[in-house]
Amino acid sequence: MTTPALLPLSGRRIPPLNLGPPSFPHHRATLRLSEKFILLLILSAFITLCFGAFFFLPDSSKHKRFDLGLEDVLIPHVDAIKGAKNSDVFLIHGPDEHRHREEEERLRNKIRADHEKALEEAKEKLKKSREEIRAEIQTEKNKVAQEIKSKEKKPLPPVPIPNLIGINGGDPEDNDTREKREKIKEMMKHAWDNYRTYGWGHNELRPIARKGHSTNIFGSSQMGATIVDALDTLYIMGLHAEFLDGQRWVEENLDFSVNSEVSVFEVNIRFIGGLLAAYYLSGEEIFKIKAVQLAEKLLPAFNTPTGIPWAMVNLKSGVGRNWGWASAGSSILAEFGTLHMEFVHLSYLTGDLVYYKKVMHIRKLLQKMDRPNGLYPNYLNPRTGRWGQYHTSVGGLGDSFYEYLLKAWLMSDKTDHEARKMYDDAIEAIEKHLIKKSRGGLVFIGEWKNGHLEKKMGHLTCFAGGMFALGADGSKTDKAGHYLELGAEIARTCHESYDRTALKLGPESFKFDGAVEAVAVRQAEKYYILRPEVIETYWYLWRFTHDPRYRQWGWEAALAIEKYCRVTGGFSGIKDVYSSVPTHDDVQQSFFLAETLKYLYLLFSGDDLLPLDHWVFNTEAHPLPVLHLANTTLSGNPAVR
Ligand code: DMJ
Repeated sequence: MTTPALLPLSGRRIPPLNLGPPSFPHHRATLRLSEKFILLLILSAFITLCFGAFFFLPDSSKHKRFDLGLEDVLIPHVDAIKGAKNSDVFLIHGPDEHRHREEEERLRNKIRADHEKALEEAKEKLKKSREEIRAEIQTEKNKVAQEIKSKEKKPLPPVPIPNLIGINGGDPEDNDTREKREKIKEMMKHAWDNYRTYGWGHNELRPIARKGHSTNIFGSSQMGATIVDALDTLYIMGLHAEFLDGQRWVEENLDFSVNSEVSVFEVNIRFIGGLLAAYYLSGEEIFKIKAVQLAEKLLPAFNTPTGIPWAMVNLKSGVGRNWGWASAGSSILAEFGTLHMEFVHLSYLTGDLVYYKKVMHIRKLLQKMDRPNGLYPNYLNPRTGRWGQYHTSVGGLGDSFYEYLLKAWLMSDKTDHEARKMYDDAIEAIEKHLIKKSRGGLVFIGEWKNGHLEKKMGHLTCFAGGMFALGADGSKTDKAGHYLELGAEIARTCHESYDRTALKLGPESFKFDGAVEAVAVRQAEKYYILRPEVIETYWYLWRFTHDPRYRQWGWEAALAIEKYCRVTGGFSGIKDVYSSVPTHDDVQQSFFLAETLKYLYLLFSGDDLLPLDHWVFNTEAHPLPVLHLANTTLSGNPAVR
């Protein structure tokens, strides 16, 4: 079967955007006019004072002293005189005195005229009826609103769109693989359709209660996280009617002017990443516009003494803060260290370097810091610029920081050598201190806590198998073979963590302690919430080795998800993967559509779909094109798509 042909998306007209002015500009307009009156009155009083001073103070011009500070305020145009002298105090004598008297007279006349004009204007205003003043205020308001509207609609500067190779296709080479790919597409449709029916516009879906769901990472607003996260998966699967439905929702409803406190990291990887990927794939400007609008709202999070952003920011007020649970008020490495890809693309597309500068500042700051054993701790205080607790992890709290160092290099067409070096150095330290082999021969990545290695690996850490494989080419001293092998070992360990459960789905974290290997011990670690990391690693290993075991392992996982997580209203996470009777958590996570199903679909597609030398996937599996930055600049270029 062939992949359905692409719909002519880019030729379609987008309905006009609803960019009505937010409420604060009206307030600003009102203030403007009132301010004008107040300023006018103050100015009149001030001018009168000066005028009086000239006429009634004793004439000391024979030995007149100009204090330059005051002079700047009172007589701005004596700059020429000031420039003639080097000293900041000088005396005026002889012929200069005559010239000075003339100048003084001219100034007096000007002040008198200005004063009279200001008084006339004030009288005129005061003569007006309340209605007339109200009408003027309204006109002023409309003017400001109009200005804001036209600013928002202003097209972003054109830039050369990178080579968009392989945005469709990937037809599998045999029937069996094709059927598997079709099955994954059907699962995506089931997840999407149910969200469409029961959770539309909410952030996520509760597939059993059949209603919307959200968590604090998205704040208190319904921002349609599942829609934005799923767009590119729908697109590459050829689900174009669904994609257009999502696009329409984005055009008509996605609004960031909300009084809501969101996670900067989550909003960046899911929303900005999702919107940018949707833009590159479809060519629809609306996605780019929305991504930029959102990015502007995140910028106040960087207003900290160090420039390390807060974890959360209120989209309306711009007030930021950190998670209460984070060590000593710290920001989290995996959060402030996972902005680079999206922010570089934002600068590329807008020609505005502000985004690029923010992430480069973070990088420079990290480069300067001491690293215990060469490891980056997970916590950094944004006020003091000091590390919090010495806790290092390649899983939760640390993971995607390392991933983004590697991907910054790949995304720059391998020209960002600084990022590559930071990645190589970090991985070297990780290998030395955190990676071990269990008694049973399983290679695992532990966590460094207060001076000792905890032999525990998270489901999140399993992404590292794919990262090692992706970073193999270009590694220091030609260790490509070694890193590919390391990636394969991690994939094997993570597969074991799935295989050793009743449901063949992996737990949230698993231990390597004595007889216990790759198995969760505590009840609180036995859940599976539709996470993608293990399947992500299978896909990367498949792309680099074409070893059939990765497709086989991926298919095992797909079947287990289908059997135990699928419910009539969508897909749900599972509370205990060791119990043969699954208990559902009743949440269909947005990353299930963005990542898990996308990686499965790619696993059963040909390598020509989103080839890895042209696309780099952000940490939420949103593909962004490689930027050939050596041939262009981040501040835009006068070429068009
Ligand atoms: C996703 O949101 C991203 O992959 C992130 O980097 C961490 N994990 C979740 C899914 O498990």
